[in-house]
Amino acid sequence: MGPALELALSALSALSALLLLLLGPRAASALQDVTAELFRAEAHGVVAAFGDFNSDKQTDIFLIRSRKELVILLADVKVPYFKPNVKLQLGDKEITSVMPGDYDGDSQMDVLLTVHPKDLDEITVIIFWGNNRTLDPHSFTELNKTFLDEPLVMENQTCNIALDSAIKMRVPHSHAFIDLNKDFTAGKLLNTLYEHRKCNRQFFHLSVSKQQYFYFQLFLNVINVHVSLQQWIPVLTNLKNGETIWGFVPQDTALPHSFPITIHIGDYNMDGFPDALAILRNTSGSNKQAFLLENVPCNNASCKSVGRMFRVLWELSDLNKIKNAVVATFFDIYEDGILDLLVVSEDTNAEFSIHALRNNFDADAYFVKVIGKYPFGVNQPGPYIMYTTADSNGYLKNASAGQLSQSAHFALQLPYVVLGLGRSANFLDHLYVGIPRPLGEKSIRKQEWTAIIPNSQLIVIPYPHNSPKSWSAKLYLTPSNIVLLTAIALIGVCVFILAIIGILHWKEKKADDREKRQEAHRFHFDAM
Ligand SMILES: *[C@@H]1O[C@H](CO)[C@@H](O)[C@H](O)[C@H]1NC(C)=O
Ligand SMILES: *[C@@H]1O[C@H](CO)[C@@H](O)[C@H](O)[C@H]1NC(C)=O
Ligand SMILES: *[C@@H]1O[C@H](CO)[C@@H](O)[C@H](O)[C@H]1NC(C)=O
Ligand SMILES: *[C@@H]1O[C@H](CO)[C@@H](O)[C@H](O)[C@H]1NC(C)=O
Ligand SMILES: *[C@@H]1O[C@H](CO)[C@@H](O)[C@H](O)[C@H]1NC(C)=O
Ligand SMILES: *[C@@H]1O[C@H](CO)[C@@H](O)[C@H](O)[C@H]1NC(C)=O
Ligand SMILES: [Ca+2]
Ligand SMILES: [Ca+2]
Ligand SMILES: [Ca+2]
Ligand SMILES: [Ca+2]
Repeated sequence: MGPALELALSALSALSALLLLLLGPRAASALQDVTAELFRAEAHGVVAAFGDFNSDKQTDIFLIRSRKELVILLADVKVPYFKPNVKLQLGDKEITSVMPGDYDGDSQMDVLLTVHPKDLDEITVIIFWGNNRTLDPHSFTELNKTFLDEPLVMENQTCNIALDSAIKMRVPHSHAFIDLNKDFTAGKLLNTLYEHRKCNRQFFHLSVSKQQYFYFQLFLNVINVHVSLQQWIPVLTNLKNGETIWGFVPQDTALPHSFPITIHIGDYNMDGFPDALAILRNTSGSNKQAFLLENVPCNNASCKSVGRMFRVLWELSDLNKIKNAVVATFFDIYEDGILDLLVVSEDTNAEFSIHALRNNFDADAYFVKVIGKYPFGVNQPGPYIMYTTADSNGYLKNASAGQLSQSAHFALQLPYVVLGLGRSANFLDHLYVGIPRPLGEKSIRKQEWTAIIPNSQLIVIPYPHNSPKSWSAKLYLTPSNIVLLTAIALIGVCVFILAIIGILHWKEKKADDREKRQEAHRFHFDAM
């Protein structure tokens, strides 16, 4: 068995070298422009919403073109990865926002549009009904009512709070449908001037002054950092780069064409801390640019109480190249769980272009991607997702996020949640998913799953709603699944070694047999 073992060992070291080559940390280059590969000639318009319109598990992109046309780009597996499908024209009404969702409960994605009629200061709402995975331009419902501001879509779409113009609210609002007190029940966070109850739901209210508005947007999305509701904490203080002082884009409150949310949240480096994309303007010039804000440990007395702050990554050349950016958001190109960037810029003729930047920062961090939705369902607002696990040093850690908490004003939230896990490749000990419950109901609608493989995609079907015990979950491993690759490589090594051992064993046995035969022969010969 000597030569067999030696050979097996050298094979093992060769294979592990190959494995290291495959799995080792990739060079952290920056962003890569993949616009042409994704869109070809379709890279124009304003990215308005995301959702899986045709239920093929790939997220599609909803665009507004020339202010009056809705275009749905369906995700495809072949280049170009996004192809236009539905195109709807609305005559002389301007589309101000797009909110995909199932508004009649038939499991087909419908599309709610807020539109701005030519001669009005308010907006109206039109819902186009989805049928057979497409939209019929003649099958729509126009609400016979005008509104001061855009609606907030919630889990029970029969009741829509922001549509109630009897309550005095800030315009534009930044309402959210999210679990604030960790009871796995989304409450609505409204920046209203009055507190009230409606729709069988609990309300948290918060009045926000104009200058706090940006912090508020940010705050809603980083709620898992445990910030107290009573306190505002500066998390971004240094906006000076060289000679240029940058600032947030002043809010243009005039409907219909405003992009009030200039900050979007996503964990681009998967370290478990949400980062942000913001549009900043050169305070002494006119240029607007998108910047990535990295969530880093706090190094200033001002943010001591939260322990984290944002640091602007000024020198990302691919991002800096895009002049006059108006929207920048996270989107998972190639559905591999790594968040990439979409940026919309405006040229001098008020035409919008889309830029897709692939995120190559991935290095060796891990993630879990979770989608909470009803059977055959579509965009589902309200699910709340949390994990607890031990990090590589054995410390307990947790993170959480709400799915589709905001919908109005180009909130551009993704229909899924991607949680970064940092560098610990451990299984997730517990993953909890909760959905909103009616106010009267005592028991929390929440279920837990254990030992989730990192870098996987989990689709949770919280149905029937009132019986969490019967909820189901499907686990998909992403193509880039390092854990799977490791397992396959290890099994491959084992099979390879076994085969070598087997062959050598067989050879030795044959040699033995021959020897025995020869001996027998000799013996025979000697006996004669
Ligand atoms: C649905 O659309 C497909 C093509 O996209 C068509 O073949 C099929 O007949 C349609 N079904 C119904 C019920 O309209
Ligand atoms: C729309 O509302 C107006 C008054 O607000 C009313 O006169 C009209 O009948 C309504 N139309 C429909 C189709 O409900
Ligand atoms: C939505 O809310 C309405 C009124 O509160 C209620 O009658 C209806 O059953 C709810 N639908 C779902 C699906 O929860
Ligand atoms: C900001 O604007 C000023 C004035 O137009 C200009 O001199 C400066 O170069 C701009 N900074 C950047 C980074 O573009
Ligand atoms: C620390 O925060 C203060 C404002 O709270 C700011 O003026 C100062 O520039 C910050 N220092 C650094 C190093 O960011
Ligand atoms: C999550 O972690 C924080 C500290 O990291 C801890 O205070 C909190 O209790 C944890 N929450 C849960 C539900 O484990
Ligand atoms: Ca799709
Ligand atoms: Ca529907
Ligand atoms: Ca991060
Ligand atoms: Ca990606």
